[in-house]
Amino acid sequence: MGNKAKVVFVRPPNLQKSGQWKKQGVIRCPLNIALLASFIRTKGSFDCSIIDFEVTPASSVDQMAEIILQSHPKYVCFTTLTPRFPVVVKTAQEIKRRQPDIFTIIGGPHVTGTPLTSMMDGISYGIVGEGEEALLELLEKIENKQDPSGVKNIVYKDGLSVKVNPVRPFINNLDALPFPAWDLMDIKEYDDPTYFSGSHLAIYSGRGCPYDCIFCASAVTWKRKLRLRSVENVIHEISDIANRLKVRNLMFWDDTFAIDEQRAFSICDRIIEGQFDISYTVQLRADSVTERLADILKKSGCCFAAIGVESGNEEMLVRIGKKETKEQFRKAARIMKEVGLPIIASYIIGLPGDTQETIKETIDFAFELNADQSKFMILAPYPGTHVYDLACQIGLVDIWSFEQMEASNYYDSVGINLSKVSDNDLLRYQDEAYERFDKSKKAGI
Ligand code: B12
Ligand code: SF4
Repeated sequence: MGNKAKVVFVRPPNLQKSGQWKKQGVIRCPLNIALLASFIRTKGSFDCSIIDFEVTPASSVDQMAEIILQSHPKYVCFTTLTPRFPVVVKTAQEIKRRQPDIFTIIGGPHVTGTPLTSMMDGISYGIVGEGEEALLELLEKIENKQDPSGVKNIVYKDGLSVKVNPVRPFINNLDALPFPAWDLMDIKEYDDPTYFSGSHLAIYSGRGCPYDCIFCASAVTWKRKLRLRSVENVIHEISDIANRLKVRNLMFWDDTFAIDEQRAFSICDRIIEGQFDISYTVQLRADSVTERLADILKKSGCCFAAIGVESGNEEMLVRIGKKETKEQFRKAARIMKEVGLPIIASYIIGLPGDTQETIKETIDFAFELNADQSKFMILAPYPGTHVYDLACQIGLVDIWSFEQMEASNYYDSVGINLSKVSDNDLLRYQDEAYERFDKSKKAGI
């Protein structure tokens, strides 16, 4: 690797102590840092590696810092989601304490949603929005000993203040990006026994979603602008994963896979023609589900399609900007069942203004739809979302503590509560919903 500067990409550990995932042993691959590492090493001259603390054991921040420092990095780049932000900051501080000359860089949805508050002690730079080009430019400026303060998308400290630079245009041609650097991690580790047998990888066929649901953080990064890769390029990547890497399980992490119906048909057709023998999952909007779509998804290997239903109360669906009705969810579920395409439906408990009644309606509706898997999340108002603005307006996030961030994991704790029921009741409803489902599945209903 000669004199190339060493860049280490880090995914923080999953600190969840209980809840669905821990119970089921689900570990999913860190697509974003695999993409970033690939871009940085291909387009620049850097020696990249990845440390994923979801699979690399470490029991403390000290130990994480120790492991990161063992690879002698000059740059340590963390991806940040809100519940993991505290552990990222503490690890960055420990790294800086031991080796102050290392550059610690943070990017991802948390920093993008709240750049000003993210530049804590121990953090050298933040990057908001799409990361590839901004990170490369920042690293190259530092390597060339130039002033990086003009680099678009960066967040940096200037004396006592924090500056957030304007963002650059999104990458126009996603086909031009290199495929993820899966060679930098042990892909055997990525297991999800709830969907697949054997390891899996992830892919995206496009970035962004044009909708504007009030709880969703997609628009924070992607600004409701939809960009799609060409079918050819997506199929090329699938072929690479199936034939070269010999991984047969794939998750499409597009926000809404069938947003362009014709293109979704083409991808499925080409998967069938290519005989890749893959099983894959997608995320769909219910209003995109037609007989033809469900049928071709199933025929091309789709083993689960996830649909965000969110609420069983019609007025709430309007209030959260879902732009779908209960009838559309019923119709989608009926079509998918007829075709035999398994459904994962997800619901949010604790939406703004949710009452005991509306939560019960949601759980009852989940029963009515009777998806193959139903997930009940507690609302977490992530930075930059409309529900976050609401939480700010009513004074709930003046200073968002590390404890609140960690609790905003939507599985087993309540961070900031915008509903009309208590934290304990939200958790109780969530438990009851899962118990009711477990019982009915056992009873074969
Ligand atoms: C797939 C997915 C997952 C996967 C994988 C997550 C992962 N990154 O490892 C799974 C199912 C495991 C998951 C889990 C969680 N997720 Co999730 N997930 C998604 C989803 C649907 C797509 C993410 C994705 O891969 N997109 C494609 C890549 C290319 O985009 P990206 O990740 O945003 O990365 C780009 C930029 O953000 C930036 N960037 C990202 N990291 C970095 C780092 C550096 C250094 C730089 C410079 C740039 C940079 O550059 C990247 C390329 O341009 C998004 C929804 C969405 N639309 O974003 C939610 C989303 C990211 N998830 C979210 C959350 C909260 C979680 C959980 C924290 C929930 C929990 N229970 O605790 C967990 C955390 C698990 C973990 N250890 O990371 C939130 C994040 C909001 C927030 N402020 O934190 C989102 C936005 C959904 C939402 N609620 O709106 N998630
Ligand atoms: S919840 Fe789904 S449809 Fe709504 S904005 Fe987010 S990604 Fe788009």
